[in-house]
Amino acid sequence: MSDDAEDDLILSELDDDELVQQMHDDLYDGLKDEIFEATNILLERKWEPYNILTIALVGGMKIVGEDFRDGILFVPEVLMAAEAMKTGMRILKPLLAETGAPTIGRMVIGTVKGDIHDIGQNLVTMMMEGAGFEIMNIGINNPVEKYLEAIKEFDADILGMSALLTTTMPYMKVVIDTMVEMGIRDDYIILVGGAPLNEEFGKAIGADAYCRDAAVAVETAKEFMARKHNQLAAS
Ligand code: B1M
Repeated sequence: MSDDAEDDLILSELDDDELVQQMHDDLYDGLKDEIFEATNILLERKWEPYNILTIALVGGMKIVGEDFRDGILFVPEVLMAAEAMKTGMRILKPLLAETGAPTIGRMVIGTVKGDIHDIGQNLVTMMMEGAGFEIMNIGINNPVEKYLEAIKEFDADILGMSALLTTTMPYMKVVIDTMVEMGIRDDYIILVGGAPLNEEFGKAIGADAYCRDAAVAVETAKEFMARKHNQLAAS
């Protein structure tokens, strides 16, 4: 499409499919204002916040990720796409948290040392809050001490760790091994996630479970919390 045609585009005149396609393009181009407007249009059209998140925003980031991998996009462009994605996530966050569910567990979540990717773990935070969990999100680049301090201070049931790089994912084992040495490993449910991980890796490092995505994280956390409550009730 020519620049003139882009300028003339009125997002609210597009049908749903065209608008989602346009959002993928706008994410790719890092256009925050357009993502802000389009997210609100989909909400006005009564789209579920979860569908906007997964279909329009996460769907768009998937394309960005593929082109980043293939050397078509570079770090500055991906950063702009990430910022545009966050603009949409900020609108959806309170809506996803609006379910009014009672607190069913407390989780500390953070990205491991050496890793600054935070979109995935922010998404997990939003979805978990929406499902009634209380979350302390300690951000990016966390050394083991930071995790230990946070789970203690927050009185967490669950520790969630995120890693997006093959070079940083082994750090999850450092955290778990330290907890084992301190004799506190079994006091917490440990869930891990991030694009390069898999179930086998989760088992190998001694986590309770690997979560493929935010929805799986919510379901897994609920299952483990139910088990914990049942064990407490039986003891
Ligand atoms: Co980065 N990056 N990046 N990057 N980046 C990847 C991860 C990469 C796969 C791109 C590629 O080559 N295709 C590649 C890693 C390759 C590898 O390790 N084998 C890569 C690289 C190489 C790098 C740099 C080294 C690039 C460079 O500098 N040369 C550098 C490293 C910086 C560092 O961390 N030290 C870097 C930098 C960046 C940006 C800063 C530009 C930016 C991050 C911005 C930000 O996060 N604020 C960025 C981005 C955006 C990406 C991609 C394109 C997208 C990641 C993302 O946000 N996905 C990514 C490509 C990709 O993953 N396909 C890539 C969307 C998000 C919703 O998905 O994070 O997977 P995800 O989270 C999911 C699940 O994994 C799961 O639930 C989430 C929601 O469904 N999940 C959890 C995640 N964490 C969880 C925790 C849980 C549970 C579930 O706990 C309970």
